[in-house]
Amino acid sequence: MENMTFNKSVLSWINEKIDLVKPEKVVWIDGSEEQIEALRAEACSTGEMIKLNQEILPDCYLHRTAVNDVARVEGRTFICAPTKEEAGPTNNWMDPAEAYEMLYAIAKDSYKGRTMYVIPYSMGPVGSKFSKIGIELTDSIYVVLNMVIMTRVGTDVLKALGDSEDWVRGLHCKCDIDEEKRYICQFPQDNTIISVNSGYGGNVLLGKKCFALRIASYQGKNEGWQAEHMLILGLQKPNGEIKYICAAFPSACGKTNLAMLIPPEGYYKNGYRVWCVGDDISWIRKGEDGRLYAINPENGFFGVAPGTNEKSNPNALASTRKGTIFTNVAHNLDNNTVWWEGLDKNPPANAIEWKGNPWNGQESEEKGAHPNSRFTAPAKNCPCISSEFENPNGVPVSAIVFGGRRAKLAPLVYQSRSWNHGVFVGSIMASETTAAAAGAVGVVRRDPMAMLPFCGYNMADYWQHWINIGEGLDPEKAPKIFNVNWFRKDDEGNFMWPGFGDNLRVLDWIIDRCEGKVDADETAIGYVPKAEDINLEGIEDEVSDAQLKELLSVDTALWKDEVAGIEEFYAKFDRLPATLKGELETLKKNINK
Ligand code: OXD
Ligand code: MN
Repeated sequence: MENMTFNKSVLSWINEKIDLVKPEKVVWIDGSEEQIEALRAEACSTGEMIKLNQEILPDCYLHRTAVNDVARVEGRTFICAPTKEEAGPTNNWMDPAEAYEMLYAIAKDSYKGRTMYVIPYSMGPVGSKFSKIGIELTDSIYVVLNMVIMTRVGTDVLKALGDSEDWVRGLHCKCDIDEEKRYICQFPQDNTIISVNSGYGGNVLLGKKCFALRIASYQGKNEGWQAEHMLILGLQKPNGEIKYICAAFPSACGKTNLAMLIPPEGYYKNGYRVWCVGDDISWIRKGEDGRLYAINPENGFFGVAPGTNEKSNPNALASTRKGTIFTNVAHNLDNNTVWWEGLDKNPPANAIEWKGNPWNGQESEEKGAHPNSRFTAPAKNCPCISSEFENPNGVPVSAIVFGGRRAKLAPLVYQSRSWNHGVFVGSIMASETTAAAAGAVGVVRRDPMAMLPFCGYNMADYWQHWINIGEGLDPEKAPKIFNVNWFRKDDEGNFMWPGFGDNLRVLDWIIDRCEGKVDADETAIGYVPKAEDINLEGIEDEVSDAQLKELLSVDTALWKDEVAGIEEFYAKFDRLPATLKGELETLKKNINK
């Protein structure tokens, strides 16, 4: 096949990699429907994918990964910066020269008898000043077909790149899916990613976490912008005005649900709407008017399937009804469709579970879908996709929201006193771990800005970058920064807040605060709503006034323990910005008042 570009940096890098992995042939992905369709057919003929019922789920497919390869592997993810200090205390680090040597030894000859697919892709609308280009080499059709959904792929991208050397190199080798030799390595200084021995999305769709967060966060630091693990939503008020919110939550905290929220009935009737710009990643930079603007660099949703249903997230479910690839869900043999826990109360009796064994969902104690099973769905399928989704200039950001699962500590919502206090609030984020990452589930861990596994350089320098960004903003124009906690529990262990669509009640308060329309109570940790300003109309049965007061309360004794936890966490960072140290001192003082 002919090369699709004359770009020398691209061709020489690919030739080097061809010499290394020795593919039988090389196929450039041009993004054409014919080529994609032929690849789908090929993947079905080898069993790599299963074509689903085309009447019920047109252009939808099912894929199963190896059973030892079902989630991101943070323990095997490395930032290969020149010094350990540059990667910082929260990242695994490997010396770049050693890493290349080790990875090349694993990758050597690994494409023998196989095809190398060359995927030129753009993160962000092709040609936007926000956007960045990558090229991923892979020996997996599944990766190609997922990248085609998740990013903008094809000839246009190479045209936009021209002769530039500013593109991210990505090499993926499936090898033998050997866990012991699985490595996901980022080389931020070289704009390079190498991923070996995995076929699971988060490890191998290199545009997503590896590029759009790890590499891009480093690029952003050097170029004066931000790559964040944040959804972007537009909240439309009854007067038709739309205000944009970026929000960061640790994995599987309901981020996709929030991004596609359906307003409670009363709100909907009054004209409230939520428009989804993105469900996972934001690239943010200052616009000519001095405000921050955000784009979603992705083109699809790589969402967690279990728990997604007509009630929890009808928009996500609708997004998966065509052109979607399902991974590690159950296969309903009766009608050749898919099923997962929490889809409905009717598990199929005649099915194949995610590992590939026969499964009777009516009787079996085992799960049909893996807890981290996924859908890869085109963003354009989403009924509430924002009309600004493709806007090359992004959307203006009014508010930044941080969140996490805290059973007792954090109130339903509070606002930081300033940008720098907001950076502090983001830096102390914490949550219970979930199935999205391999390892123990349910353990509380610090996850600053939800970037713990995704920051491509020293986290302390990343915080300083946040502070620097704030310094470049007129405080009047800077987004206001908030923290939310949908997961507060009462003493019996029940969730106190209904969540889902009702989270709009909190978003509404947030936007009112941004517009200076509503007052608040100043507490030790920041501004908390006055109970009467959170509208409970329609949920009075679920949330009593007393319960709301409890949800908004700040328990100083618990915050004293929290301060100790923050101090312990901060002690890891030699390069902790003085500003954050100061914010911690202020919190301590406020709490001991
Ligand atoms: C994800 C994540 O988005 O783990 O998959 O954060
Ligand atoms: Mn994510």
